Amino acid sequence: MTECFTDLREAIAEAAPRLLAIGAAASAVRARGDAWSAREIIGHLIDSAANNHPRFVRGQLEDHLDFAGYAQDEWVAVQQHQSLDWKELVGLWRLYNLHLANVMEAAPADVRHRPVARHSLHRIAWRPMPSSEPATLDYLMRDYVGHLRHHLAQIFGLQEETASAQGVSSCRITAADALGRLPGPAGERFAKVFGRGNLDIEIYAPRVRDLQTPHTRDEAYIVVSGSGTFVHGETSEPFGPGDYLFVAAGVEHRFESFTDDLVVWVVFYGPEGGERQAATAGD
Ligand code: NI
Repeated sequence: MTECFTDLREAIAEAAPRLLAIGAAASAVRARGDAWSAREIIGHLIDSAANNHPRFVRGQLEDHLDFAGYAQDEWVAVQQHQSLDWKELVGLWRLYNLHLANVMEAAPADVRHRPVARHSLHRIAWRPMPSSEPATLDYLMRDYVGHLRHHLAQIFGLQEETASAQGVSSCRITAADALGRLPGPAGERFAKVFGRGNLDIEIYAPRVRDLQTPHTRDEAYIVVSGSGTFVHGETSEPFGPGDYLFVAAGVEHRFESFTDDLVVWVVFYGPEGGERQAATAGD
């Protein structure tokens, strides 16, 4: 299993340049209602670092992991991250977490893995554990990195959402980036990565079986990798990397006997019922 400090350093290295690329203006956008902006999420992660730093040290010096929590929403509310400099916030987040990775690595393995009966991880952990079970400092450290990755994914998902909502003038999304969003929260093998007007772009990587049912809009596929049989209407034919496939709204279709590296871009566009429907409906 990857050590928690290695995992943390990897998360920092991946995220720091992507965070800076968001830019100052977009980092302050609140996607909806009272949701946090990227700036506020990074502020929250700095709070998390500051609160966990003493836990990681005291957890080695004391014979318990019974720590107080902190009111995370109130902490964000009082600090006015919206008015702070994005680059400096990201810089502080990065350096503080690199320091915490060093703190984690400096903790001897036997201390990190020592079972501790008295703890408050049922209240303060991101993924709580029962108070009746012994906890370890290593669990708390891993939980910290899991929480950090959760909020980073939230920021990058938010950027994609706001990019589509506000209308970007141009962008590039790699298949690898899109695949990074799979599986979805409920195990989904597809994810929407771009939307503008009535155009929706998804990445789809079915495994074992393709369980899709006919769609209410016209749909095009571009095969990134993998091959198999494309069944559409009465037709069944082979497909492979680079192929373009199209099915009108309402037409039965699915991928069969496909290789386990199948990845396709999915393009939904046009009106409900498809273009043909719209053309014949008239007005
Ligand atoms: Ni949080």
